Amino acid sequence: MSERILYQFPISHYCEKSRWQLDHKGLEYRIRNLLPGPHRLRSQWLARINTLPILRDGKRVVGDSTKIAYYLEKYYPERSLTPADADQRAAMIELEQQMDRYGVHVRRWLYGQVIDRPEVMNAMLDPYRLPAPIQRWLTPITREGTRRLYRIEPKAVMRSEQRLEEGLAMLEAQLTRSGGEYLVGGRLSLADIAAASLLAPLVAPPGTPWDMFAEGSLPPALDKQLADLRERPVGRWVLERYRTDR
Ligand SMILES: N[C@@H](CCC(=O)N[C@@H](CS)C(=O)NCC(=O)O)C(=O)O
Repeated sequence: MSERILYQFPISHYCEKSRWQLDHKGLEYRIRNLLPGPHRLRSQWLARINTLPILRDGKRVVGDSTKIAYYLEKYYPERSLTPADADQRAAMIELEQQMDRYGVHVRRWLYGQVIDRPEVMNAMLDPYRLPAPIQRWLTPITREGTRRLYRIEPKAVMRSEQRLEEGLAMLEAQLTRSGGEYLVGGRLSLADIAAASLLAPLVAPPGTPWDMFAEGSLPPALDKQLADLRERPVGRWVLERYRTDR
């Protein structure tokens, strides 16, 4: 078998989307964690983009989780995540794209609440097993880089909260229309994987990288906001998709 490698950040919800799809299809792959910041040297060299995930599949290289998704559907159609029906397929493509955009707001809103907490940079950097003094040195650099890159500033965070609410309401309406289990076509599709993985940081399914805060350690107002998210239909749906399909 030619080598398959997913270049990723462990904490990235876009990378989770690709991992989930690869796992669902039962495809073997190796993970290569790139360090945030210097990753751009490799990502530019591999795929001429700044972001991860990037998949190397033998000689082929595909960057961007959506392009990876359709690449995998095309070359590895077994355990398909694409509805056969044309209308359902169109609905799935539309939802997948929408979720891709909402993923940005999930990230900005959540970082806006927790970026200064030590658990966050630990979750980001611990997987690299760097010597402790190097990790201590990198922590504030990575935090400030993340803040700048994703525009974690009060006004933008507030706007992202509004966009996020729109996205959650849109998904809840779609789930009501579809019967509540899967978003389109009555079975797991790329739309479900995109929605569940890109929203996962909000509800922190057990065992995922976002399950990082000890119970009762967050400020009560934020704790309640996150508990409310987990309790609302779309929050329960994400947790259920993780329990059943991940
Ligand atoms: N639309 C892209 C978004 C990927 C993305 O935003 N990745 C982030 C991590 S969550 C990233 O690589 N950021 C680093 C950078 O922009 O330098 C995809 O679906 O792959």
